[in-house]
Amino acid sequence: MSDTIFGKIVRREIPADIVYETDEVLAFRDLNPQAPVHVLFVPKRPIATLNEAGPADAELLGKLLLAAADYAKRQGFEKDGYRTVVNCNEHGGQTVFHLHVHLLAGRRMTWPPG
Ligand code: D5M
Repeated sequence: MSDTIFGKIVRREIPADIVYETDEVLAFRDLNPQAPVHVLFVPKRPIATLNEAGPADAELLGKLLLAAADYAKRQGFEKDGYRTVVNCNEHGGQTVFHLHVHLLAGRRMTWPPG
């Protein structure tokens, strides 16, 4: 698997504004925020896209979502709500090929997304 900028962040080779960490998950602020709070949750063990995830990754994928929800609740967004997004490949708008969950919060989201 080819390395990405997120792998370098996980290995602390390049800086990031890290806001949350567990044994298997790292979360840091998006460089190009689309909401007042925009944090990316990445598995430390890289998976390129959702297409490459399999049954062996089910627990890790669950942990990513639970980490995003835990962080959102700790930040006070439980009641107002928030959005989680996983982009996949070109039509999904994926630009970094290390699977990640976007957490967007702090404003009312619109639907459908662009
Ligand atoms: O989302 C990839 C996201 O990653 C996009 O919102 C910009 C963000 N990004 C890119 N490089 C960095 C670094 N170095 N730190 C923090 N955030 C970064 P995608 O779903 O792949 O389009």
